[in-house]
Amino acid sequence: MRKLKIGITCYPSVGGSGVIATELGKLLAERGHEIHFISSSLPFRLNKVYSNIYYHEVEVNQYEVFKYPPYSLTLASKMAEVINEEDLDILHVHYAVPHAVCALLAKDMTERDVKIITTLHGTDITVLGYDPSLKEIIKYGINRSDVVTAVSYDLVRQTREMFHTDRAIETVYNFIDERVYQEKEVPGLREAYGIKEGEKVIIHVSNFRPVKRITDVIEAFSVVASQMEARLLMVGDGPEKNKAAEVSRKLGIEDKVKFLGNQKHIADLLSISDVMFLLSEKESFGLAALEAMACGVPVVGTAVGGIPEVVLDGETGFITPPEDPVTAGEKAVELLGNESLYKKLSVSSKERAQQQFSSFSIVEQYESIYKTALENE
Ligand code: GMT
Repeated sequence: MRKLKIGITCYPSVGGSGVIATELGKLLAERGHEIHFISSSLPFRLNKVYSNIYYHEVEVNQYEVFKYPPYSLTLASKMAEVINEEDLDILHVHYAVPHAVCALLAKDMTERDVKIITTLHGTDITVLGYDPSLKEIIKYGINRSDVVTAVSYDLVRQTREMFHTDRAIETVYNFIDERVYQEKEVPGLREAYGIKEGEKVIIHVSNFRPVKRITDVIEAFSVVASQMEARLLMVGDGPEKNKAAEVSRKLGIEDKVKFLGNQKHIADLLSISDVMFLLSEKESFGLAALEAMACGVPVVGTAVGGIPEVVLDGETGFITPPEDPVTAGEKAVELLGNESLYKKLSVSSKERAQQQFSSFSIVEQYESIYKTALENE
């Protein structure tokens, strides 16, 4: 395949969509393509120098006459500038709003035939899609993109249903960097957290938004802690943190629950963990679950969105009804109390992560999408 010039726009802060966009850019660069990140700050996973990755900062200024900073307009202008100056073949944006809409505006400004690829990650569909003031513009972003992809079959289904559209939407699953997400020896880490010999470790990783239902995570953990020596590592930060801490105090398990804040070395923390809880009420994919599986950590997750496409019930973890922390806790107890079952699920988790969500095959899928889009000129 000829080497392409690819622009990528994402929310660069901590979050699954930013992680996927950045990791994809890095892998495409390793395959010889020229990558141009266009975003408001340097994507946080861009942690080493690549001679063929460029960064174009979107500087949003505040003006007294405007009540709100004009992020979308500034982004569209920057995209147009990069399309023209770098002669982009592809502009791959993550999120329909505002990114796809900005890309369409930029394409119109340049009058060039750059192909707009939009990847839906969930929040713009499952949360913003219910907002009548945004519904039509999200639909516009989806319908006018050259190619639309979504990170799970369930997200494709929800998008079609919500926007009454039958336009083609391809499912391209998320992936992890296998070089980073693998089980490893981390000498002294369990001890550093005061985890005793034989104590089981449950982990939860998220942005602690209400959709993650982290108070359910605390309640599910209390079921585990009532039956065995166990610790809960709460990794991340966000609006529900204080409520969750309060619930752990009320349940009298605050000494067993550790809030670690945002962390960079998630694979190290997963390597000292036995089970992950992902008990969200909405989750288009659940990248955190895939990261856990890649490190051999089975997941107890809810039957929502794309989680059951990632975690296979009874094979790589358990799927439980949403808003039912007791069942989730009981499933974790069943798993942790049965050594052979645990071993089987842990091995299958690793295998599934490597086989179904390999970065190599996912990046190839995106490359083939780009190729087809360019051929349809
Ligand atoms: O989960 C979040 O709140 C963050 C959000 C994002 O935009 O990063 O995550 C969404 O995209 C991830 C990457 O595709 C998915 O793994 C998450 O499931 C999805 N979150 C939701 O659907 C709530």
